[in-house]
Amino acid sequence: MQKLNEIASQFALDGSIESIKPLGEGFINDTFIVRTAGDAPDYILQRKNKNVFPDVPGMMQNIAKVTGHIRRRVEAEAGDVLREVLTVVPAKNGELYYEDEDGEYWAVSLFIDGTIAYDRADTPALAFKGGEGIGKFQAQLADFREPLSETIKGFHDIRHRFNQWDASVKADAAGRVKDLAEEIRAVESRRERMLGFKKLVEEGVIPPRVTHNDTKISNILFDKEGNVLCVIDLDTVMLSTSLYDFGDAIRSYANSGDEDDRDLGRVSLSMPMFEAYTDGFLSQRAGQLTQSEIDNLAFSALYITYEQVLRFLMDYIDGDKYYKIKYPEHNLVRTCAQLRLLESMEEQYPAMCETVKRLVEKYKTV
Ligand code: GN1
Ligand code: MG
Repeated sequence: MQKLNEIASQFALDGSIESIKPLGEGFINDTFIVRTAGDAPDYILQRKNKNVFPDVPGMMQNIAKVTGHIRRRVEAEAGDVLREVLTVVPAKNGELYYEDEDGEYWAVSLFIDGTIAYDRADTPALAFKGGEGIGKFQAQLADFREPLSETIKGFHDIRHRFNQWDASVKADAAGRVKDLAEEIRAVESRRERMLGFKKLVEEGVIPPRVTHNDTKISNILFDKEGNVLCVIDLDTVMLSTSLYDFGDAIRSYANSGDEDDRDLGRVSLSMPMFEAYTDGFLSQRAGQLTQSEIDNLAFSALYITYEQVLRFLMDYIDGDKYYKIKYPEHNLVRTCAQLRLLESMEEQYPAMCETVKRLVEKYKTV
């Protein structure tokens, strides 16, 4: 606590610190809420995981650029700049981060109060709002042209992930490969299909765009009316494709179970939730997406869910080095739950494509 206090006071905070407490369930960073006295705002303090993010200063530059861009848009539309976009609070030395004596990186942003964050979407209405929110976020960044650093190399690049995967399976660092024949087969049997999708990105058929890259529902803040206020956890904002954000959101919003459900009977792709999210997303994006993006929208959900299967399983094989876990088999449980979700998407893929088509038509005529 004393140490956290010292770290927080390296930042240009208003008001005196009253308490600092852990917040949320992030898999990567450590997050705290800093409460201050009186009317002064509260803050989010984060220890950025430098094993995951090798260039925290570059990452913080990205976040400052992107939030600056969105802030100008919100301002131009007379919106609330303190609530509709994340505000990065610099350190007193002028940097966007503070490096402590152990070489750990810390960053602060303004805490936005009166908001709701969800771990799961329970209603189609909420999924619609989520889709609308990410669609709006993408639209706000559509004219963003500044260079951004690649905060995690090859983040949604399945070709790069396969290189890591092949090395992990070969190294078998935790001696677990022998018990994973079925799961490994599930990854391998889909390799070519996923590379086929990646090729469309590599050849520019699917255009590059600046996007969020981690659009699970817990990274979105909603207001009391259920509208998306702003998108948080901007660590992975970088040049990517609009489809990865869509696919990752479907993986999260349209799962009828939990990401790490032990009860696979609960896990499936909910078509009403898929439809609602897609509807909200297209309400903001139908006019700007290219035909190739629309044609591949549904598949992006399979691609990102597959990538997540691979990443959870790879971390399990590596001996749980990347994701925070709550119990020893957690990454394997996550793998199985995401694999079940992928299978459910595969079963319903024709219906998913049909739904996208129908909704695109709807927004063509309005
Ligand atoms: C991680 O940081 P968090 O918990 O929002 C991960 C995502 C995964 C997600 C799975 C930087 O997100 O890519 O999809 O867990 N973030 C990073 O829930 O690897
Ligand atoms: Mg997060």
